[in-house]
Amino acid sequence: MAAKFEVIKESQECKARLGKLYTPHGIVETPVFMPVGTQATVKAMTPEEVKTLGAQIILANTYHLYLRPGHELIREAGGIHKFMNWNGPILTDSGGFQVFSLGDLRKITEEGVEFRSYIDGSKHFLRPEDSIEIQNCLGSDIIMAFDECTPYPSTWEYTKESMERTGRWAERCKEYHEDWDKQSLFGIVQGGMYKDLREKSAEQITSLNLPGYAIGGLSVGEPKELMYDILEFTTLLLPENKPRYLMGVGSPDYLFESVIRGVDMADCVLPTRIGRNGTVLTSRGKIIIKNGIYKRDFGKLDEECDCYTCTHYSRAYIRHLFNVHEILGARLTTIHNLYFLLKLMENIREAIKQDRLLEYRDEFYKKFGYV
Ligand code: PRF
Ligand code: ZN
Repeated sequence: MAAKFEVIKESQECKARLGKLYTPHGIVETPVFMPVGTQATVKAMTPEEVKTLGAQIILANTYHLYLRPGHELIREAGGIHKFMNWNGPILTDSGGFQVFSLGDLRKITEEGVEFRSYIDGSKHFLRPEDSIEIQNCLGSDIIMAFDECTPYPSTWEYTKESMERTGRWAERCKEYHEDWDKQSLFGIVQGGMYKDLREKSAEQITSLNLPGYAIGGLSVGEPKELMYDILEFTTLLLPENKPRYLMGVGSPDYLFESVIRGVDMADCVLPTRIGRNGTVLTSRGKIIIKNGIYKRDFGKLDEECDCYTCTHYSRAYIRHLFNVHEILGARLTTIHNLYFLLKLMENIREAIKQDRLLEYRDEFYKKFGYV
């Protein structure tokens, strides 16, 4: 099996660890944050820029690329790496989550999910085998099992039914997938907010002996403390020698608390999405750049940042770009926000190395304004 994972160091103060994930397109140092490139592009960025910002691996979405331009076309182009000109590691999400969050009309059966395209309303049916087939055509380094992200809140009964079906789908994904040297298939633990169901799910998914495991169904609207509690409970059920991937998390506090609980990988649209609407992450908290208080602010977005945006442009200029709807504004905030989170993860890795992660977290929270 391809994606070899190596734990380099375990923290002396918490469950955090440093690791290396080996993929056909390069080595990823963990814990890692993965920028999202849903449509085979990290919105508004060239791949060269994404790399320069410090990204080691990016994520793309099966659901979107299946609908447009189609996985056959991407296979014809020579695979997703060549198609989009990103030579580093790529992880694709299975489409399960996107079908459920974007699809209006969707019907779940044992066989798969029927849904309507968000583009033209056409009817489609996606089975676990189809998701793997599509991801095989895309040629990403890490592919995800087809799952249902159980909505929050859900009853124990529905969550059990959904989790058990996700488990059977994972078996079918494993059965269908062939080239394990080229692509590593990760399983996804579900079970909602119920510890007994998380335990059953983790037991069943890890029994498949896959090269990595994700924690799904979290950060779906539940209270923060509940998310931390279920996350901590679930990571303890996962093997130490395999990467643990928390799906869809990217705010600074969630990243800190996840890493502290033993998470190795995370992804989120947060830095790119909020950047495009003018929200900027800084060491002193989030700022909304369109705000009038920045009209004559000729300082950097973040006084402590040395990204391309912060070394060349002022808050006043970027505010102006947003006010006149110039696309450079969105590019500059995206550059900064991605750099901010990728740098944060680099600092987190350094802090683990020095066994001062908890101290670094406390210092960061205080400045950022979380506490
Ligand atoms: N499953 C999949 N993708 C996801 C999730 C999930 O549960 C989440 C939940 N936060 C984000 N992305 N396949
Ligand atoms: Zn910056």
